[in-house]
Formats: sequence, structure tokens, C-alpha cells
Amino acid sequence: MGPVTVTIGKKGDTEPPPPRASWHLRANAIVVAWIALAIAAAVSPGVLPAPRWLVIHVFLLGAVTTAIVIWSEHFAAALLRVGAPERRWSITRLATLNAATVAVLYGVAVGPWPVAAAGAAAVVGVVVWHATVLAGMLKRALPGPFGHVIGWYLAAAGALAVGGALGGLLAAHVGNGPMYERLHAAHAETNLFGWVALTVLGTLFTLWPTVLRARLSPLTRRCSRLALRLAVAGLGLMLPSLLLGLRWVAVAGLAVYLAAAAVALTPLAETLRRRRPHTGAAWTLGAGVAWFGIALITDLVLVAIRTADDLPAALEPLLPLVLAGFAAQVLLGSLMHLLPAVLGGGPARFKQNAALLERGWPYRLAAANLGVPLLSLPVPEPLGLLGWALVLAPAVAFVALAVTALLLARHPQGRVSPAPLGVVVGCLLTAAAVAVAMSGGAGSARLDVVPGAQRTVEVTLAAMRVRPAVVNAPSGARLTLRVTNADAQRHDLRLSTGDRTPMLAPGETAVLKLAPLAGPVEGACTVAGHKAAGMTMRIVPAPAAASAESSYAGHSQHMGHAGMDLSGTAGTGQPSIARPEATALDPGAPMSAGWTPYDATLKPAAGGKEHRVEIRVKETDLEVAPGVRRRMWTFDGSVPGPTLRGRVGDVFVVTFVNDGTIGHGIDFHAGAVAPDGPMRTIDPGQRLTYRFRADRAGAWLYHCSTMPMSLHIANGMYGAVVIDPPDLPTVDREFVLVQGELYLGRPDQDDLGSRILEGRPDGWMFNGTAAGYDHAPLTAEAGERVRIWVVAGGPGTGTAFHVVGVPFDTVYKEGAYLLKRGDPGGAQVLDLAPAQGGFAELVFPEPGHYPFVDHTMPRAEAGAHGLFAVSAP
Ligand SMILES: [Cu+2]
Repeated sequence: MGPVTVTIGKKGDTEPPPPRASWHLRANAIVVAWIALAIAAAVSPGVLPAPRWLVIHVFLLGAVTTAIVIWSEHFAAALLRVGAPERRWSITRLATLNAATVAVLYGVAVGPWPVAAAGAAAVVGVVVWHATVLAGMLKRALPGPFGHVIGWYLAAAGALAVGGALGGLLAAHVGNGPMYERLHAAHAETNLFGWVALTVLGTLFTLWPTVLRARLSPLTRRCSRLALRLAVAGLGLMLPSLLLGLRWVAVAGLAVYLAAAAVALTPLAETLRRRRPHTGAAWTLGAGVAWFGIALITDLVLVAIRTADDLPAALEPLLPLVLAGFAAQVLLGSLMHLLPAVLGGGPARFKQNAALLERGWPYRLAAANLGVPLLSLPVPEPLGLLGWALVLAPAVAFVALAVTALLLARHPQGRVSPAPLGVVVGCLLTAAAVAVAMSGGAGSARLDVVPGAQRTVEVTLAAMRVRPAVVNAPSGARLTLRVTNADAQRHDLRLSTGDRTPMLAPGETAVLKLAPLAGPVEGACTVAGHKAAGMTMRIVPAPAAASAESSYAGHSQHMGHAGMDLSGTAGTGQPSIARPEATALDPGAPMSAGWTPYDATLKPAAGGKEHRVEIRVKETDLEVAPGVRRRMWTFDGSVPGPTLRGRVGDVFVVTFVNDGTIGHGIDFHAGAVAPDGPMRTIDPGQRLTYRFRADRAGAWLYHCSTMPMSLHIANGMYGAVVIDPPDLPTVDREFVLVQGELYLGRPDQDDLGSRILEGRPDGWMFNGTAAGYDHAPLTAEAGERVRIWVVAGGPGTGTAFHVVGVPFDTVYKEGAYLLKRGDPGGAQVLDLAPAQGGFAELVFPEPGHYPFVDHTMPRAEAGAHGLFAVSAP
């Protein structure tokens, strides 16, 4: 028994007396059931955020589209004063629409895709049929004051024909990469502002005065005709330009559409001036219209500032405004007003039902409209959940009240109709489809796609991994990847096919529709270093699937470690760059004109117990070796970052600002704090305050705390904090030298991460330049006592710090003296593991040039080398 097999009236009987209420009752039961299902899909555990698509389409295609087809037909018949269309055909349309909706939901979520495409085609077909019925009614009708409303319904149906067809193309995987994004944007804008909004605007001309119990504004007809022309022109301008990526033409189209909305709302505002809303239905409807305006303006701004290719992702925050703010409230407000009338049962029952549906409306209204901004604004997680609760609670309350009212309005004969049973079965089937679609196996590292089965792959980005890392799919399979960033920092996914997600903030999801699988597809996160750290995935077509494991392992082995640079086979679309400069490092070459060395002179600690500093992440081009410039990721523009100095017990309040282009963090070894908060990664533009008390003396490292740290440190993100031991004697000169590895190339170069992990630097640097102090020697005078603070920045190597020609008479390593002035022994090396620090003191006996080196000789020869130029006193 189908969901709407109804036993009303006799064949050819156009206006049977009681069934009118009964028919609408049943039809609206479907709408209420779809709303309930949308709520269920939204609150099911594990649903959010990935299967947003389902929630959106259960609501818009299920509830809203069904309601539009039911009500526009009802209004057309009532306004034109023509008989309602033949009931059995109305029921056929509705049944087909709901079957088609289930097909779309099932086909997209579970597959195969032709089911979804056929469903989309059927939806379009039903709506075109519906439009011809309306047009026929208009033709039959005598000229009347309300004919203009039908024009809106016809235009809306035309928009759905286009928007639904675009949706069918999306479901059929037409268009990959940027083309997919444009189709997606055009599909969403056409259906929302065409199908949904045009219907709503057209209906409001008569519904709004009815709800307010006011007379129609005399402006109505003129405004309606002008607004409809403008709206159609605006949509007609916007659609092709969205598809072609002509942003400014699309903006112009939207502006025309915005003008149309303003004209259409003028008579409504005029009515409002005469009569204030006093029912829950009126207020809810009014709030919905207000959100329509807000959503429209927000949309205009977003289209203006985003390119067509990343528009769908940019429109994400708009969804709550459109779905919960506009569509849901217009739907609920209309149903609150219309249900009592169609439930029938005489004036007493009407009043009773109206009171029932309006119960507690001020609270429901307040909750929903507080919830909408919480859902669309970037608020912390608990507030976001509160937003969901605030939006869903009134919807649940309405469904409960509506079901109560529907149950009270029994069939006149008291028979149990099969229709509710059919609705329940249909909803359960759809719920099952939702549940199947949700069980995407996001946690597993491998996924085998069986032919004809699940084609939508849930992909999660987190903890430097892409899950699943290997997808085995039959050759020719059309995969949809629903990519969710489940991490605390930003990621994206870029495939060798050219498909790519936008950069995803934590919690965001993007959908990639791939072309039929022809060969292996490689994927990786493009955030610098993440690919090398293991954020890769591989889609293997079936003939190769059997041997995929071994070939994948073999390939990885070839690259040195699992999940490494796979660009040898397919790459990421960028040519893999070799290391052209690897042999170009020439310590003896001259420095470029204008180069200034990092000032190694260490000034005494400033007075006071509290030191306030601001450290900004900057991406700076620096000369890292003679004649070799490279973009570095820096703290405050230098490598190493600024050296902080204080005494035991001093407090450092560091304002850390990320002026870079990717996320960074900071970690001060000199303090004792729980890393969770202060060492978190902050996105570009963000800042954090990092406060620590230096309770212990030493030469401490600080560095970027964002994964992969090896990359961030190798790209220059480190520096030193010097905390003087108590009773530290004064000396004639103090220097600080922070040793670090040098990797040539760009910070985001493909093979950089692998070179770091394999410990293959191109050179070593003191204070950010290989052999820099050979060209700009540190100066001292013979007989002076010189203290040299040394910190090993790494990331992978320490130092064996040595000054050629003079033994140290004092060595302080990691918080303790190994050797003190006056001891009979001497020291030749201050040895530091990565991140360790200390100082050594010496007295130059006579004028001359004294090299200082990392006595790990290959490193000295590759740049860990400098000079003291000692002059006569
Ligand atoms: Cu960093």
C-alpha cells in the first residue's frame, strides 16, 4: 500500500464534500512526517557534520517541496475560484514526488547513481506537470484580482526544473573539480531563491494579510508584477554566470533579485503598518521573511567576495539562515495558520486546533531565532550545540502538536485509513537509507568499495592522517568523497585528478565527486609538511586492487617510509621539485649586498620581574647561506626569533600573533605550563597570550608547536630564552648562538618533509645563516672574558660547540656548571642534544681569527662555522 493511496470520493468526482479536509490532512501528514524525519536525521548521533546533505535534502526536498506542491495547488484553486484539479492526479503527483525524493536520497547516499538521477528527473517531471496544471487553471479562470500569484508559482516551477536538473547532473557525477563547485553553487542558489523563495513570496501576497486578518494592500498587484519580472531577470542573470564563474555578473543578478524581494515585500510592510501581528503564526511567518532578507544580503556579500570555485564552501554558514531561519519558519508559520482550517470539524474544533498549534509560541519563536545565529556564527562548540537545541526544540514541539491535532481529527467514518501507515512505512524506509548512508566506516584505514554498493566514502582528516588511507574501488566506479576535517587545525585534500577541497576549518566538510575511476588516484593535504607527515590517501582501481597492498607497500618502501611522497607516480598536480640547490651551498661565496647578520650580542636582562613581549609569525625571505635566499617561517622576521632574557622567577607575558598563512603555535621550554591551552595552534590572524614564569636558569629553546614540528622548526621557527643562573658573574662580552639545520627550497616544497624525516639537511646555520659569521665575524679584544650562550635548535641534530684555538675554562650545560673558573681542568666542546642549551666562557689570549664550529665536522663544513675577529686591546 503506497503512502498516499487514499479512498476518497468517486471517480470523476471533483468536489466531494467532507474529503477536502481529509485529503489535506493526509497530504500534510506527509509534510509533518518529513519534518520529523529531518529532525531525526539532524539529531542522530554521528550524523553531523558529514551527512549534512541528507538533512538538507530530507528537509528541503522532502518537507518543503511536498508542502509547496500541495499548497500552491490549493491556493491556485482557491484564488482563481476554479475547481480543484482532479484529486487522483494530485495524489499521483504527490506520490510520484515522494517516491522520487526517496530515490534521490537513496541514490545519492547509497547508490547506484542512476537511481538518484532518475529520482531528480522524476522530481523535475512532477513539478513541470504541476506547473502545467496551474497554467491550465489560470487559463480556465475568469480574470480576477489574484491571477498574478500564479505567475510566481510558474516561475518557481521553472526554477526547480533548472535547479533540479542541475541536481541530477551532480548526482550523475557530471563535472569534476571546479566545474562541480559551480554546478553545486548554481543548483543551491536556483532551488533556494527560485523554487522555494519565489513560491513563498507569491504566497505571502495573500497569505500575509490573511494571517494578520487585514485587508489586502492596494499596492499588491503592481508590486507583484514588477517584482516577479525583476526576480526572473535576476535569477536569469545569476544562473549562467555562476556556471561560467563570472562572479560580478552573478553579483549583479543577485542585486536585481534583492531589488525584486524589496519590491515584493513592500505591500507586506504596508499591511504590517496597518495591522500588527498578534498570533504565533504571524510572528513565525514574519521572522521567516526577515531571515530571508538577511540570508539574501549575506549571499550577495559572499558571492561578491568569493570565487565561484569555493563558493559552496563559503555558503556553508548561510545554510542555517536559509534552512532554519527562513524555510523552516515560513513552513511552520504557514502550517500553524493553515492546519486548523484544513483539519475542519466546525468552529469549535477549529478554535481548539488553532489554540493547540499556537501553544507556547512566544517561547518557540524566541528559541528558534536565538538558535539560528548560533548555528551560523563561528561560536565555540558548546554554543553551537545550544544553537542546535534551540532550533530543533521548537520544531519537535511543532511536530508533536501537529501530530496531536492530526490524530484528533479522525476520519469522519472513524475508519483507520491506510494512508498514515503508508507514510510511516515510507519514512522508516528513508530513515533506513539515512542510517546506511551514515555508516560510512570513517574510522578504518582501508575501505573496499564493492561494485554497485557504497560509493560515498566518508574521509576524515585528523592527526596527520587521511582515513581511509587506501580505497579499493572497482575500475570505472564513480566515487563521492565526503571529506571532513576532524582535527584541531586546518587541512584540505587534493587529488591527482585535480579535484580538491577548499581549506577546511576544524569540523568542516566538503564533497568531492570524482570522475569514473580510470587509474590509481593519489591524494594529500596541501598544508605544508602534512603530506610528508603522512596525510596521503590512495584510490586503487579494482584490477590492481588485489595487489594494491603490496604495490602500495613497495612504493612506500621505495620512498623510505610509509605514506611518503607518492608524487613519483601521479603527484599532486605540481611537478615534484628536485633539490637543485643541494650542491649549490658554497660557504665561501660572498653574501648578497645588504645582508645583515642576526645580532649575536646578548644584552643584559631588562629590569623588573615581568617582561612583556609580542612575537609575530611572519613569512620572510632571508639569506640562509651565502647568496641563497629562501622564504622562512619566522618568529618576528628573523631566524632564530628574538632572544628573551631574564632572571630566575621572572614572568614573561608573550602575545603571540599569527601573521602567517597557515596555523602555528609556540612552545617555551623555559616555563612550566600545561601545554593544552597556550601551545595550541592558532590560525592566521589569530593571537594568544602565553604567560610563563621562568623558575629555573638555563639557555632554553622555544619553537613552533604545530605539527609537524620538524618542518616548522626546519623552516625557521625557533629561538632562545636565556635565564641567568643566580650570581652569574658579569663578563666583558656575551653572545648567543642558536644552531639550526638548513633545508634549501620552499617551506612547502614537496620533498622537504621527507628530507627532514630522513635527516638530510643541506647545511647547518648559526643564527639563521650558514657560514654567516665567516662573512660578518663576531668581535672581541684579546684578554677579554667572553661568554657564548649556545642553544641547539635542531630539529634533528644537536651540536658539539667548539672554538678553535682556545679551551673553555667555564662550561654551564642544561642548568649546572660542568666546569668553573679556577678549576684545573678545561673543556673543548659544549655538547648539546637537540633543544639543549648552555654557555661556555673563554679568554682570547691574543689578536687573531678564531673559528667557532660544530665539531661534528661534516656540519662545520656545511655551514656550522663562524669566526671571532679578536683585536688587540
Ligand atoms: Cu609553525
